[in-house]
Amino acid sequence: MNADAALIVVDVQPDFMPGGTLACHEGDAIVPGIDALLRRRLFRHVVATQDWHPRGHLSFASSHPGAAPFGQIELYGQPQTLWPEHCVQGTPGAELHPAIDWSAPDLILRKGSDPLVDSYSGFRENLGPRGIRPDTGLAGWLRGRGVNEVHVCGLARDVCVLWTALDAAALGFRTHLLWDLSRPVTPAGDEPARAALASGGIGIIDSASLLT
Ligand code: VGL
Ligand code: ZN
Repeated sequence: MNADAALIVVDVQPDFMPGGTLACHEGDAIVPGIDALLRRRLFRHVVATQDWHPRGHLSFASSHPGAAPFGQIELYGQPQTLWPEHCVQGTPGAELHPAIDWSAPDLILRKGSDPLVDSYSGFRENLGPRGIRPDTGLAGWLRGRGVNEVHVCGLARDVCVLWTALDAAALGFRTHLLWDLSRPVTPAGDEPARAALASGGIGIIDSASLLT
């Protein structure tokens, strides 16, 4: 068991699966591997994030009359993609994926519940109306437990996984992305994601390397 490293499982929820409202490409392919990894109990600390939006969230295209899903607007001076309605609090699509045994995570962190602010990273919300990215407390939670290294997996590789990994590295955690246990919303987003990860000093690895 690696006490200095934590596993962060990002947004593995039915709405991000094929057939869900904001499907990731092959999102369901990672479910058995994440379940198997969690059952191995390789990490003392496991964090699961859960996208958790109120109805009418400002990131939903439906909250902007005339706007289409996957369109872009400017919000608080930053580009904001408008998403299909997804992960609405209390709906089946927002649950942690039912085919995974979630008994290992010692922290389940819900994000995106401010109706006016989107939240991709597990560490900090997106820029909001007060001109700051509010802290979720995750970095302090990890540091307080002696964690200095994180492995990030889940969905979506080009959105919440990417932002979580970039923030982790920027906050000083040795950071790895488990490529085989993540999938993108947009496959074309993989190349820019790789480049951003490389410039953030984040290692791209396969989960098999954790098992040796
Ligand atoms: C996500 C878009 C909107 C994600 C969440 O989990 O990657 N993407 N909300
Ligand atoms: Zn969301």
